[in-house]
Amino acid sequence: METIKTIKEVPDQKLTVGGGPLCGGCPASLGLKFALMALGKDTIIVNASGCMTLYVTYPHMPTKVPWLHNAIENAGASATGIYAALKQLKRDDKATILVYAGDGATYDIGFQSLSGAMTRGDKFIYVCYNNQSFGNTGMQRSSATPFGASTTTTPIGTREHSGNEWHRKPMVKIMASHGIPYVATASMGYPIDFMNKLRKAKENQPAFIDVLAPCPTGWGFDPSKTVEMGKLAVQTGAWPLYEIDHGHFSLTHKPSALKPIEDYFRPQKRFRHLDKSKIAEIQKWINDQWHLLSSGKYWEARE
Ligand SMILES: Cc1ncc(C[n+]2csc(CCOP(=O)(O)OP(=O)(O)O)c2C)c(N)n1
Ligand code: SF4
Ligand SMILES: [Mg+2]
Repeated sequence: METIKTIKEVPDQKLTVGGGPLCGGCPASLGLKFALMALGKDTIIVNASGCMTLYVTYPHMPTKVPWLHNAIENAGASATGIYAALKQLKRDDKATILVYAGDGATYDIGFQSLSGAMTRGDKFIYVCYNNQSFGNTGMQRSSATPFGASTTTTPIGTREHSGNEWHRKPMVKIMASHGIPYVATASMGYPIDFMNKLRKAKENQPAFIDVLAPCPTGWGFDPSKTVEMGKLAVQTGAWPLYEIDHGHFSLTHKPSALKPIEDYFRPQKRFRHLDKSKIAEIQKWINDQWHLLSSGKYWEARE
């Protein structure tokens, strides 16, 4: 499949329509639009409960492709079931199964069914739209929440000033360790990169893509800045873009120099409490990880 260079090359089959009930500037609905543009109409969506559950609530159906609602625990297992049914009907080459699930479902509550399906090598694409919190239930910390961020379960109070005190679960590495053909990160700030990765994933299943989904409501920034925030995350090294294609790691976007992490933190309320020394600590951590990644030492770096 040819690499997409501009958005004009992607036929817009209008598989999503406007007027959904999500917040203004929602990255999750934007990501779904990009995913369907890349994968086309013969796609079956499997969704774990989260913000996107509200997107498709009967009789409001803003997608023109099948959509399976799931509990938060079992999107991976449901994808396995659909794959088994398509195989039985000898139609597994006719449709792409796309799991579209949040980070809480992926990193935490649905992790077991995802890991099981990837261990079995069942053929589907799993996209985690990662807003770095349990968004739908009020922005609680998930294992994808970055170090230092304030959430409703890691709040800034009179005794606690640092926000989330843990680094993220290395989910992409964990998926890569399953030995599946294709694993990648992506960002709503780089839709062409995301769509090219989806197309690669389609040809190399099972595949896992962790797409950063900057959430204006949860992160506390202006809803017009979703894409800008997705770019800043990459340009500051907070969310590097890379892929692991049949075990081979490569960065897919390599800024000549990283922007200061403060450029990314400043517009977001969730980082506003961080003082200079904490920001310096995080900056050093990012620089160290970036040094490893840009030297190709993926397995030595922490996500
Ligand atoms: C076992 C279980 N625990 C809790 C819930 C409540 N719940 C519904 S949506 C949601 C948040 C999911 O977070 P995430 O997967 O990150 O998706 P987001 O809401 O951020 O889009 C939670 C905790 C649930 N449905 N099932
Ligand atoms: S909380 Fe964030 S991810 Fe959820 S609907 Fe609102 S903008 Fe979208
Ligand atoms: Mg989430």
